[in-house]
Amino acid sequence: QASETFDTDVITLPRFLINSQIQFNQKKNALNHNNKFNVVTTGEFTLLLNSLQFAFKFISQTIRKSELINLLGLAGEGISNATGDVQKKLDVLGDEIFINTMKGSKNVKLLVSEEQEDLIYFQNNAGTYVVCCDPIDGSSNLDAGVSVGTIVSIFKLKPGSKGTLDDVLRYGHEMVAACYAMYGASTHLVLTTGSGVDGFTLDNNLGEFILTHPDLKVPVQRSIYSINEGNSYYWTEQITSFISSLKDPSKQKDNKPYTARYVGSMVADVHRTFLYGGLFAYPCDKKSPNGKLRLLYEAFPMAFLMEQAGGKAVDDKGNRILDLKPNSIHDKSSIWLGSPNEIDSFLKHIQKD
Ligand code: AHM
Ligand code: MG
Repeated sequence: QASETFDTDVITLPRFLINSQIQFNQKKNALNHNNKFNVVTTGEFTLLLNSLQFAFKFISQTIRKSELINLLGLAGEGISNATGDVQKKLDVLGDEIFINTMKGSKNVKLLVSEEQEDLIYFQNNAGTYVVCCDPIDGSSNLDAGVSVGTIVSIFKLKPGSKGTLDDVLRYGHEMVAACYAMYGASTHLVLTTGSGVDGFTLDNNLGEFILTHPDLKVPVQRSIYSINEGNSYYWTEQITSFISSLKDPSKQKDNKPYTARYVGSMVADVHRTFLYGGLFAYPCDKKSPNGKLRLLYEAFPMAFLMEQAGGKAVDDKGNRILDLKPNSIHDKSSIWLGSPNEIDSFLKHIQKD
């Protein structure tokens, strides 16, 4: 039978979302003992996710086309294309794609983008969602064709709010969803809405994200560390001694040192950590006293996903990332995330377990 080798019953992202919505409504109604009313979600979130996946596909295609455009000499500062438009750098294009998609989705009231200094308020959108994003994370890797990604956190406006800065400067644990897209050998989408993590892979021919990694769990232990060791001169003694301990065979149960892996794109380093396990860190150092990665659209969404996959995410002091709160939209934090075993070793080292 052909269908034994050819899957004709694939779960696309829209199908997955519709199923999740039905399950959510059933659960809510089961809890509604009095049965006085039927709880039904409005589908607003499903529509928002639909817009997000469009942005991911659009950015993915733009990145994949960009190398060829570069080869033809059409890209670069001051160089015009056939119609006379100046080719824009991918960072700018990614940002524009993201902003326009969110604006068009109508469900988004507030948007924070890494590329925009100020909070964006969509006057004409009646929606109740707050989206924070890094449209193209790891862009220093773009010219070498190395994996980059888009990272997104999603909050709801506070009850009764029409959309202010207060709706954005929130604790990480107030997020309602988080996801990232990774533009690598394939385009992946990894999503949480607070009940586990699911991974999808873009089928370019169908133009759909297909569920390939249902209920993704991070391995409990793996001897891999991922950190920019070029910064070690600026680290504190505590961090230097912890990373040294990972390299000391006599300190490991199997007498083998940890393996170092560092792409330099957070999305790629964290994606590997989800699948293989280990730890990823970007600590504070003398050069970056507040760390490098931004809370709202880098640390928060990755921490939410990591916890939902069974892992942990803390800062240099051992505080849970999701219990932090930014004071301004581009605030940074140190971060250590990954397999529970590896993060527990770090917490033990700094005596926070
Ligand atoms: P970006 O948002 O400007 O691309 O910077 C964030 C990136 C992360 O993807 C990555 O983890 C980190 O910066 C790498 O920094 P470094 O080059 O200092 O190791
Ligand atoms: Mg970034």
